[in-house]
Amino acid sequence: MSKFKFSVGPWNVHTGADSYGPETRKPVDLETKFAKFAELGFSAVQFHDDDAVPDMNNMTVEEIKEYARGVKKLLDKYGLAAEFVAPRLWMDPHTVDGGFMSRKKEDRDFALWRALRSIDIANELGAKFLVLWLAREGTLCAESLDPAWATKQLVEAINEMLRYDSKIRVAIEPKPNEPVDRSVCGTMGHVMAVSAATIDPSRVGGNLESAHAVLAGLDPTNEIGFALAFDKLYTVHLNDQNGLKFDQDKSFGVENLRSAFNQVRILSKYNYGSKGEYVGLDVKAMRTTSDEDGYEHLKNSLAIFKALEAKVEKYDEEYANKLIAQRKYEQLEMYVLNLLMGIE
Ligand code: 3MF
Ligand code: MG
Repeated sequence: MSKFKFSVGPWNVHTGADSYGPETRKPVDLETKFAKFAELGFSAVQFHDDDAVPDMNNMTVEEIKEYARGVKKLLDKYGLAAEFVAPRLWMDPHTVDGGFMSRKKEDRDFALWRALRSIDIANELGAKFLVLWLAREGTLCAESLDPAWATKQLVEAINEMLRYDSKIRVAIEPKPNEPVDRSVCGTMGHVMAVSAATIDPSRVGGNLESAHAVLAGLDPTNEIGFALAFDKLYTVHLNDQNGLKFDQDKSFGVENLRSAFNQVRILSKYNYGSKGEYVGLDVKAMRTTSDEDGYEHLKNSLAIFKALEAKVEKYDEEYANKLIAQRKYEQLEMYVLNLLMGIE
């Protein structure tokens, strides 16, 4: 039995289409995904605003809320909670060159409208916070955006969200690149600084994705620890990534088991989850995966996380601390590797 509760997004079951080729699996409807998530042992679903309300751009605020109430009923049917809502600000003609940081006021207004509607949807679904993955908030051409101005735009947009709803919290999901070349808010350090600059830092935190940290050349566990130190780790997107290339969203632990172990260990050590936080998975099936195996990556990620939880339980802190006191790091490293290899 895991001491954690797990969450997942509908986008984590997808058709396998990528930039170079079409779909390899059939689309799956939302209710089928919910049923399967519940069956696999997930407790909550993460949403993009338009995962919940697909045609929201053409709907009134009341229509959006009404539609979201229907989705809430569907969640209830499967005993699932809603964890967060994330405005999808990278698909629309208005956000071709960014949303909150677009040079056009009209586009910035659109981005804010989607963020405020995301708050409305979150309230209907019972989700407590928004996630901002700042997909196109950066540059393809280095000289095209002033990073100081852009950062201030982000702070001001978040302030508007905080003003709109006195309870809502905002978690920025930092990523250093892709689809942009250089992003404006690329690491957990950036997120903490942006949080501190808002009108209510106590309601602005982060969502650390393992793969995004690796893409920034950073260690996911240290990024998690950094946010935990400020009590600002609102959620995590656990997955894996083989070095510096396109964002792979591989199953948790399949590339770097030791790093995965350390991520589970720090979450466990600091009682992550005790304030209702979920362990979110942001994993993608390989393009080669068949329809019938379309949930294997989720099953595997859960199984690996839970197996590592058992390893964390076994980890002898006292022995490790003794080795640390003597600076016997060669021995400590071998102790960890033996634990992971099952060598007693
Ligand atoms: C991109 C991501 C995104 C976000 C999601 C929620 C599609 O690298 O990780 O997944 O997590 O949009 O904000
Ligand atoms: Mg993510």
